Amino acid sequence: MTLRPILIHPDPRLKKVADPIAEVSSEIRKQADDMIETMYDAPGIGLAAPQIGVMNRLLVMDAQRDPEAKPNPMVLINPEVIWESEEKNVYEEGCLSIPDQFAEVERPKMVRVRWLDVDGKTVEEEFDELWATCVQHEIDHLNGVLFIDYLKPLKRQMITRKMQKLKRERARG
Ligand code: K1U
Ligand code: ZN
Repeated sequence: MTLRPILIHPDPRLKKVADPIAEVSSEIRKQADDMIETMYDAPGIGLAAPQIGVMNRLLVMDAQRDPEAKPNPMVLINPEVIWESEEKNVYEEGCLSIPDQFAEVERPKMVRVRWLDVDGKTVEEEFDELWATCVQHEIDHLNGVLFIDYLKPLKRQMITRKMQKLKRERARG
């Protein structure tokens, strides 16, 4: 497995709509393995392919809160939200592409999602609480949407400027 570098906002690839995966090949399974390793290493509870510069519709997540629990990563290929609850939930979100910035975002509390697993089989599941927030955050990445897009323009601009500064500093080494 290979750790893949995570893109930092602003980057045009984080604003693009990713392409559906036509076939769940061994190359796609290798991409999923690399993304799982990269997510745990970050550490994060989710990661979407555009965050590593791969413009396809694959995400991984493990939003288990119990640090004692065995890792149980999920791989979702071509995920679609097929139902969302009217009830909302507010969660303080972070993003591996926007390090050290957090803000409250309101989203549906529960969602039902359909996707293909690594064997190419169709799966459907309902997610609640942090899992629901995480899967919606990751599907947003596949559609070129970041959690800061839900914030007021001034706050979004402030975070973007901080990230531009961070990228300049990292480039200087
Ligand atoms: O997509 C990403 O950038 C990953 C992101 C997912 C996410 C976090 C919070 C709410 C919604 C979606 C992260 O994983 S940020 C890091 C993080 O939340 C975390 C890291 C270590 C332990 C626990 C949480
Ligand atoms: Zn993110």
